[in-house]
Amino acid sequence: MNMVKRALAAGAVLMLGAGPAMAGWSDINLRVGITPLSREIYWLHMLILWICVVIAVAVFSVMIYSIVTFRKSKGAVPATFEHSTTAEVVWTLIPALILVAMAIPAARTLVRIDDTRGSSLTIKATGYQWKWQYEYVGEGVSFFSSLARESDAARQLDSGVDPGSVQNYLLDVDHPLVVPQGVKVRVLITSADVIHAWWVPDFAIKKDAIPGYINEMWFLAEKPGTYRGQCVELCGRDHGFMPVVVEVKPRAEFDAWLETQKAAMQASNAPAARVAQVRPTDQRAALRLVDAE
Ligand SMILES: [Cu+2]
Repeated sequence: MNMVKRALAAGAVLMLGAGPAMAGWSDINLRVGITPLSREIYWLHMLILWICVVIAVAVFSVMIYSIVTFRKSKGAVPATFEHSTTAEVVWTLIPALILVAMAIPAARTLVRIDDTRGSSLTIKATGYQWKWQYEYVGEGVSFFSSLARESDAARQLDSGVDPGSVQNYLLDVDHPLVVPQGVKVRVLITSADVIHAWWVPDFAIKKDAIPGYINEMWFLAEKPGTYRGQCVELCGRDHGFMPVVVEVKPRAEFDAWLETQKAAMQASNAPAARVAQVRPTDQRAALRLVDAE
């Protein structure tokens, strides 16, 4: 018994000692996030966790009590019965009822996750090896979002740069996705090469980007700020170097940003129009080549 007491005391000392070095409890747990879905998923997670805790405490209490109290050295005599229909019905029914009770809120949340109706903005996110492309559907705005230059320089072999000195190392991009605050945004996710996955922990949503398929998800960011995530599908050599960064801006600020982007897109498309005008000449040149053959 002394050994057990000593082991327990040592464990307690270790746990207390580790306390200050450990991250806060909120860092260990699933994060609450900043969308209605992320909050709902968090509460569902906590509900299931506490149900599991109650079950664990009940089962282990009975088990440990039985092992200690009815041990052979205390002269316990085993019972001789072999079968109890009542016990079997009870230990089948109770877990089944608990599972059904847990399935009801879980199913409700799952349905809500997939309900993309009523969104005000649609963004198409396409995964590439190894970057993301964002297209504001119907707005004529699209751009690529690649790993930020500082992270990219630090990640090179023998770069001489300490990754620890780079802010948001491997979690920063050149052009973040910008979305309005308080607006239901629908995201269409696909890929141009291999399977990627789009994930921002604060939005709670993670979806695969599969070539040839379009997956759907939605979020409604309630707090302005910058939220970071990563590609979460092993997608090749540079899988770790295609982060997701989302900037949530207040509505008016977002609208102004979108207008600027539209103007910039139109300006950059102008030279493309001039190139298009050259094309008939190219065609004639090509025809001449064909004739010459
Ligand atoms: Cu990827």
